Amino acid sequence: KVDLGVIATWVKKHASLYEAATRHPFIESIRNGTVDLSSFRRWLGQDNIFVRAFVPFAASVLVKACNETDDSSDMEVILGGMAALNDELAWFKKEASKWGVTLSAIVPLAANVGYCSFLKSLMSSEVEYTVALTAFWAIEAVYQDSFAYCLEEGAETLEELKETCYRWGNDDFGEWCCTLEERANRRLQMASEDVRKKAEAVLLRVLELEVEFWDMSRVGI
Ligand code: HMH
Repeated sequence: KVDLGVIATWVKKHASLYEAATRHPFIESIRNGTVDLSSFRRWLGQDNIFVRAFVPFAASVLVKACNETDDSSDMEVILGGMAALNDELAWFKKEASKWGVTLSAIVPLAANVGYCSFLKSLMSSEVEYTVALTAFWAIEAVYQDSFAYCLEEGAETLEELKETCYRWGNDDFGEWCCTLEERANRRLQMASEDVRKKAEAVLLRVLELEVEFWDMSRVGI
């Protein structure tokens, strides 16, 4: 029997929630080519706001890594993720103009506000590094898994949506997520039972918030 890491064990244990987050009807509609483009525009505008809140969260994980771990590999992986976020912010501007979305005019919807305030709570110094690192993995992995699914063989994703799918669904990002998972597993393995419990609860909360975030795309249709 193969020895699963802590995270893979949790994903298996909570498979139905993980599936709800990564095979949401919005993602299925992108994959089968039936996506409602006004839903896509809504998601794009809301996600730009989310990513702007995600950058300081990522920075807080980086600070914790520098303070709490002996091993500089964690810092390098997190910094790599932050470099990708820098490109992502520029990409949102370009993509928004392609779709006629005025980013400055967008007001965050309730699910987005809720998710951003959850990120803020995770930035507290009271939240252990291992817990924050697990959240970081979960947030990135949901997008990687969801959008890679839209690029699989047999997917009928519209040509004009492929660039979006590729942003998170590409293999390099997939490998980066695996590396992040390994770093998180290493910390989880040496963590106390209490910290492990907190990390599992945070993982579940992220998955729920991701489902609610995808649900937002359907407002009004
Ligand atoms: C809501 N979750 C959400 N937006 C994102 N851009 C990511 C995860 C991944 O960066």
